[in-house]
Amino acid sequence: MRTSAIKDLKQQLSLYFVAGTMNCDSPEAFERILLQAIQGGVTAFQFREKGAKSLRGEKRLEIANRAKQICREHGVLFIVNDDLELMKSVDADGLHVGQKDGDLKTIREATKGKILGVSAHTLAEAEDAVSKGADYIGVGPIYQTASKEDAEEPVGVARIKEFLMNHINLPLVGIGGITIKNVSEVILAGADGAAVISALSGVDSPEEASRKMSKIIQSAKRDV
Ligand code: 3NM
Repeated sequence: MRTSAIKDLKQQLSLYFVAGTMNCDSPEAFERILLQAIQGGVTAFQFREKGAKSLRGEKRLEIANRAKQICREHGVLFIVNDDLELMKSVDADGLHVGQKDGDLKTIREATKGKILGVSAHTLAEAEDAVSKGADYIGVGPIYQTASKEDAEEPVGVARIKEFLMNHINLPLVGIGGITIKNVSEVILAGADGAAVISALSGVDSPEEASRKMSKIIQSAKRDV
């Protein structure tokens, strides 16, 4: 990626909402929450329809298309989690994969021209993602999270600093247990953005939460 594209992506990943219908009471609630979160200031969205209660088949495709539509209408990046076929079917902006989601080289080839995000918990994983052509890295879990069953042990913001000290120059997004209370710490440690599930999907007003979080992120970015 060109330097200017990396800079743009760093800004576009500032407040990265991650969710699927399982994180909401219903598919209708999912759409409402996504729209409200976007109105509050979300800059990127990851469709993560995963786990026992996730939608499959036609319904999955339908809701992914609607989510993409909402994102497109508001200029929000639309990324699909770990489902290459779905990413292609809805013509998403990119794909996000974890360490167990397949061979990164093959995935990179299959996502040419799209944004590829990779979750990394250790420096070795981050270096591997860089060498295989990832466009951004998700670092986590920063704090304890209840939203991912197989989450690793929290790595803290020290992991973000470690990546930066070791010249990982790709956009870095912290994930895992990030809330309005601790998000500034994540940005001040050097992350370009914060990715959240429950901080926006599990609150009374996703719009208000998103507005507050977005303000904190932008202000912390000015202080880095
Ligand atoms: N990935 P919440 S932690 C989807 O460490 C996900 O890679 C993680 O949810 C990782 O904001 C996580 O509710 C869950 O803690 C994030």
